[in-house]
Amino acid sequence: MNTVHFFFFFFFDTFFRNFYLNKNQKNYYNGNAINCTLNDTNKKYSFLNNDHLYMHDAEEKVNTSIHRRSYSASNNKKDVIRPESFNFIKVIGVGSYGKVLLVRHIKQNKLYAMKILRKENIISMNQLEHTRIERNVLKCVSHPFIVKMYYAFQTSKKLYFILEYCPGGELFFHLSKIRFVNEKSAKFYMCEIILALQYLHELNIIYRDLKPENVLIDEQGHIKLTDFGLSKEGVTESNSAKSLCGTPEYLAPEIVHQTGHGKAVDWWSLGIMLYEMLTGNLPFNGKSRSDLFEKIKHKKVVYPCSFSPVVVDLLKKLFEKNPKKRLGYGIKDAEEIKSHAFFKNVNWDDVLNKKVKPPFKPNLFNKIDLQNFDKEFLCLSLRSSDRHDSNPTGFDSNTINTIKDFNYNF
Ligand code: ISQ
Repeated sequence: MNTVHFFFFFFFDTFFRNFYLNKNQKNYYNGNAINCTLNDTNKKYSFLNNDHLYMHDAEEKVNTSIHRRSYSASNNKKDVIRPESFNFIKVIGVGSYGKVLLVRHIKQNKLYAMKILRKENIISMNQLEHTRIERNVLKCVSHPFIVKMYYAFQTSKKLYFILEYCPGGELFFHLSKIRFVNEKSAKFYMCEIILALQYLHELNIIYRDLKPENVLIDEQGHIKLTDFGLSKEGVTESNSAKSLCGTPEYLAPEIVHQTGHGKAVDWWSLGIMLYEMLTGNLPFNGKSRSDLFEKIKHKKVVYPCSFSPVVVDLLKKLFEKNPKKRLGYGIKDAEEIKSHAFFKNVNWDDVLNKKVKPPFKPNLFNKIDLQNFDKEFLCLSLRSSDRHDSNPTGFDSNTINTIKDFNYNF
């Protein structure tokens, strides 16, 4: 890279960067400080650049951002990640947005989850902003209980996220088989989820879509949150988000009221997840959407007598209809929940460092054992169009179909 390129790069890199580092907000896991919010007081920039390739796994952290810059700046075709860089193994997930495939990077011989979104669907379903948010959030987070994004790229028809592969599949898949878990197992998942949410909240991100389908299980049985399409960035006011989004059964009353909501909505959904893990049922159900919403706003939850008093106390405090009275609403956010008697014996450092043994470890015969994924997905055939597109790179921002700022056109 010559001097002219360097200054050109530096100009773009600093000018178009969305996220600033706030030195007061630590990323506990790797010691870097990352903040995803626009923060005028601490204008220190994130090391993760706005590149079309994002790599942030453990080995990669050894290399500096300079390495990452030269990686893309070289514009060397052999470095460019494209669908053809992968062997497609199986469909492991499907949603309204698109699908998730298990893929193997040919050169690295490494497995990844490839999330493919059709641009046509994203635009017709008004999901472009959500997709941008997902990409932005995934780009700047780094936490043991949040799925990592390694690359993001696009072709003329599709957007691709290359994510960490979690061979244990969705927590939902396991719950649907065993129906419910005991309080000890539920506590394990709660602890890891709380730390992930605490990390996001400290970055001023509300997750807004906590449910067992979005909690993945890694090889060891630890959790990873995925799907950030509904998350909300830059929420500093306690109730500055207004949109009605999320899975209806998990929505907090203030979202249903559409009067503005804040981080406390994630603590409400945490309560729903805890109740569901312990019973196999949802606390609020309705014959219709409006019936469900009425119940969320007004119904008092009934607790099975099998619940311990301490779990009932925690759930009552999480199911507080008034967000301002809900456990976790205060300035201490997650710390309020972590201090509840239900978590009395928890060593939170051990949780963070994955020293607490998971209730179950996925049974895997080999690296591509897919028994933890729904057969409904696995039987779907792979389309050759997922690998081959009319424009394999789409890196040219002047191309009509190119989604700006999804990948970086250096
Ligand atoms: C990673 N591993 C397994 C399944 C997944 C689904 C969605 C996103 C990432 C994933």
